[in-house]
Parts: sequence; C-alpha cells; structure tokens
Amino acid sequence: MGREKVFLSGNEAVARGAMAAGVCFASAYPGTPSTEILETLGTFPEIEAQWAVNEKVAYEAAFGACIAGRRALAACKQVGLNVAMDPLMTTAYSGVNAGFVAIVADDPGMFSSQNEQDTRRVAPYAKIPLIEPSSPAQAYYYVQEAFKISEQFDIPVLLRLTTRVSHTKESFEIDFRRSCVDKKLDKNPRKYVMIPAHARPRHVDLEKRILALKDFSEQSDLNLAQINDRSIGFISSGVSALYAKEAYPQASFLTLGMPFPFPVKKVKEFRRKVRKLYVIEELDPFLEEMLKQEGIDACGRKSSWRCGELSPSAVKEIVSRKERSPQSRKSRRPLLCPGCPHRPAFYVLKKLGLYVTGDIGCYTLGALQPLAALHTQTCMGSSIPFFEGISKMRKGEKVAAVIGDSTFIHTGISGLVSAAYNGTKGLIIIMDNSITAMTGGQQNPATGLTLQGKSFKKLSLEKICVAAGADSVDVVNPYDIEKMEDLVKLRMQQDALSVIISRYPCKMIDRSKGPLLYIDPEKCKKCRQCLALDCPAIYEEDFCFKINELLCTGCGLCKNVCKFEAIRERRKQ
Ligand SMILES: Cc1ncc(C[n+]2csc(CCOP(=O)(O)OP(=O)(O)O)c2C)c(N)n1
Repeated sequence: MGREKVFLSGNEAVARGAMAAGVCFASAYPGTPSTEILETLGTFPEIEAQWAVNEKVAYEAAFGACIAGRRALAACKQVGLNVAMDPLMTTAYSGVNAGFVAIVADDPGMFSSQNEQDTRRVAPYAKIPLIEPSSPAQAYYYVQEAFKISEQFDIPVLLRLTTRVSHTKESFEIDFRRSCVDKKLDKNPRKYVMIPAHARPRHVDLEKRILALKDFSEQSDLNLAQINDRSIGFISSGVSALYAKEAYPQASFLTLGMPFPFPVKKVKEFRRKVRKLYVIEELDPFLEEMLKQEGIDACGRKSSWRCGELSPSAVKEIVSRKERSPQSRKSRRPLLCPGCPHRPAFYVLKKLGLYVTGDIGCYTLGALQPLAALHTQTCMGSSIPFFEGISKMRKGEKVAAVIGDSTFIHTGISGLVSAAYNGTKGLIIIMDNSITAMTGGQQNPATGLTLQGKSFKKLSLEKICVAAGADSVDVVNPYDIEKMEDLVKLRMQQDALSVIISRYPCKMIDRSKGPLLYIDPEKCKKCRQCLALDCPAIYEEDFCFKINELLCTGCGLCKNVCKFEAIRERRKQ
C-alpha cells in the first residue's frame, strides 16, 4: 500500500495508524466512545485483535504482547481506565519492551457515560506521557508517534481522545507503510517482576525517564505554536484547539499534542509573543493548573465551564468572561427497544415491589419511569456487592440484584463469589440477552463468538454461577411472565443465594416478529397498564391507545398484561 485518500473517524484513524505503526496485538472491552477502535482492528487478519472480559485484562494481555517484543495497544473508554489502573501504575515502573500505547476515549458531556472524568490527569499521576490529537488525521499520525515515544523512553504512552475526535470523520491522505518491530521476548526479572527490591530502582529510573520526556516535549513538533495576531493567543489541546481556531481564526495558537510532560519553556516563549493568553480546555483546569504552577500569566475559564463540552461559541463566551449558561439538551428520552427482553423482567420486579440494585447496560433504563424498577447504578459490576451490603444491613427488606451477561463477566463474577463466600442470601438476576447490547452488540464469552465472529469456547453462565457458590440457578424465558413472577417469589422466600438467568435474545440478534397486535377501542378501559410497559410502539392519540405496527415486534407482552383482553392479534389477510 502507498498513498491513499481516506475518510475516517478518529477511532478508525487510530486503528489504521496503529496498523501503520506495526501493532501486532490489540485488546479492549467495548465502551462508547472508544468501541470502534477494536472493531476496526478486528478487520485486519494480520494482527491478534480481541475483546477481553474487562479493561484490566485487556491492558495486561496487550502488555504481555509488548514484553514479547511486539507493539501492542489496549483501548477503552474513560471509566474503563479506572478498571485498568492497577497494571497501568506499575507498568510505568517496569517500562516496555516493544512499544505499548493505552488509548482512552473521554466523554465530555456524558453522552453515554456515568461520569465525565478527565483522563489527562492520569498522566502526571502515573508519570507517563500524554498524547492528545485534535482530529482524525492527527490521530492517525500521533498514534505512530506514541509507539516511537514508548520505545525511545521505555514507557507506556497514554493517547487520549474525546467523543468529538473519536466520532468525527475527516478526509485526509495517508502514506501507509506498515513498520515492523520484532524484538526478543524480554527475560528480565529486574524489569518485569515488580517486587519492592526491583520496583524501588525502577521508580528512580521512572523519575529520570519522565525528566528526559520533558526535554522531548519541549522539542517535539507535537506541541505546535502558530504566531498570527499577537494581541490574542490560545493554549489548548485536543478538540478544544479546533474550537478556538474556528472562533478566532486570526489569533495565535499553541496546540499541545503532548500536554504532559508540560513543555514549560515552549509555553513561556509563546507567552512572551502574545499580549493576552487564554486557556481553552474541556472539563478540568488541567492546562490552567500547569500554567499557574509555573507562574505563567493566563486567563482561565470560570469554574462553570468544567462540566460538559465546549464549542466555538463557548470559546467566545469564555473569552468574554461569561459563566456557562445552564445546559439544556434536547434529546429523545432513552427507552428500551420494542421487544426488548429486559422489559418483561422489569415488569415483574416492579410488580413485586423489590428493592433492586442495578448495573450498567441497556437494562439500566429499567430505572426510568414508568418501569422504575431499579434503585442503584454506579459502575460495572457494582450491583452484586451493593446488593450484598444492603441485604446484610436490612435483613427484612426484599432486595435483589440485576446485572447483564456482559457486565456479569466483566466484574460481576467476583461480586458473586464474594457474596457466596460471605454467606449472603437473596436473589441475583442475570439479564442474559446474549450480547453486549448497550455498546452496539459486541460478542462476549457467553455468546461463544470472538471479535471476528468466529465460534469458539462458550462460557456457561449456569456453571460459573454454581461454581461461584449460588445455591440455585434457574434459567427462565422472561416473556413467560407468570413463570418468572412465581420463580422470583419462590426464590425471594428462601433462605439461600439464588440466581435466575433471564434468557432471551436481544432484538438486535433476533429480528423476527410475532403476530401483529392492535388495541380494540371497544374493549380498552384506558387503565394504562400497557403504557406502564414503556414500549415505544404503544402511544396515545385522540384519547385512544394505539399500537404502531411498524415498531411493534409482536412480543405479546402488552397482550399478556391487559386485564380486559383489549389487545388482540390481527388476523392475517
Ligand atoms: C468500566 C466500563 N467499561 C465499559 C463500559 C461501557 N458499557 C456500558 S454497559 C456495557 C455492557 C452492557 O452489556 P450487558 O451487561 O450484556 O447488558 P446489555 O446492554 O446487553 O443489556 C458496556 C460495555 C462502562 N460503562 N464502564
């Protein structure tokens, strides 16, 4: 391959850039906005690309490949890096063999996340370099730089994206030539066995490496100054740099493609050249604090700008010293799909009035009105430990936990082992729709299919629950709501730790339709029971309840819950 015109999203560009850098191993756990990095890498047969069960495992498997002498990467969303922090902190000490890059996509504005933590802060905390592209084209080239820096300074490199860089598409030209790094497997216990006696000198070494990286950052073209109108200058990184350029095209800019280690001399030099310097960044005052620490005079943002995304008009408001006006987002209310198998399970849980600890996935939508069946949701895998704590402190309360199949495998299994080991009693429901639906339908060990869709070993959720210590494991079709209700009641009465696997495929997998339904206006008593299911196919018009036949999947749940037999099957014509 040679020169090629491409039109790529930031995530696709990172994947293509990593391929050009000669990456041989890539691993990730899905998470918006990062998921397409691995999905793209999975299309290249020449590399080992795989879904891991969670981000820590992804990071460690990829790091193993780097010790083996092959370039490797791990990708995740911002909260995923929390799960991988343990290996990240210590691999900074050990350093790398072949290049290793951790790619993290942040989500300012929380389009699909439970928080908007700013991953840039991880770089100084872990003492690793931070690379931040502003656009897909930069992402393509910067990831290649990241691998080089990793090898040159013997350190894992953090490449940070944000939703707008990950998902925006750009047309640009690439010169694709795949490099090849093939080092020997590094058999060096002093570097890779981080017992205190080895880790102490590695920490001293890490401090030296980060100083050397500081010099590099001062010289690097990744940190680029453009001097135009000297009356106003902007320092920024990532997509914020593009917003500043769009808002003030005549101004001078210092764009930090490598914000950490902070290139103090370069920043001071830029400061001398411009009359007024503004810091434009999303989320935390990361650059602003670095400037303050170095005594460099610059205008930061008012603290109200620390939440949410920026835009070119936001940059103008920041420069005018305005507060951020309260953000109103006009987006559609999130809903479970028509025919979603989580809906009947939540219908039963709500009916029985249980306190339900929840987890992260499509099924989190069961927390919203009118289903309103979930009472907690914090982070992946928290449902079972929360359930354990609550049920042990509130013995009289009817408490259950709900967790999806992918989330259960991610970090739910350890919660179940711990709950069983500590004698917890109560009910855990695994909402097994046989896919990782929330992030767009990725495979996981319980589907038995790999990233490339190859059939391999299929994890048995039943067996793993028994092995973890569950006293009973039942598998039930949630559309059989009577059976589901009786089973939940039975298990809740018992003095045991029970697991119910509510198993029915997601509508993304099984798109088949049942019989078409309609609401007979003569029989409908307007009791609104069908509306309580929150199905997008049921709506109210002209004081009548109706079913949208295009949206209806014919799952029959509404027919099942209608006490007046007003919901009927349409006869085939
Ligand atoms: C640590 C972390 N990693 C990844 C994600 C992104 N994410 C949210 S839910 C989810 C998995 C959902 O799959 P499953 O548990 O099977 O539930 P479903 O959506 O299929 O109902 C993922 C990958 C996240 N929020 N946190």
